[in-house]
Amino acid sequence: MMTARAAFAGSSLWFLGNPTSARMHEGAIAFTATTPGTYRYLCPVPGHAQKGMVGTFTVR
Ligand SMILES: [Cu+2]
Repeated sequence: MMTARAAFAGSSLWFLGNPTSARMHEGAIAFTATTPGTYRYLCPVPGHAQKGMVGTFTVR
């Protein structure tokens, strides 16, 4: 269970919607990153982040 607070308002997605024709879930978000830095993101599906569905992005 993820308990960390999102760094930017609107940057979290907790429901991935219904499966696509490829039987995968997807979701889209849009937010404004207002503070420079390097941030982490991860898949909210249980177990996925532990298997590597994570990444980073940098705001300059
Ligand atoms: Cu995932």
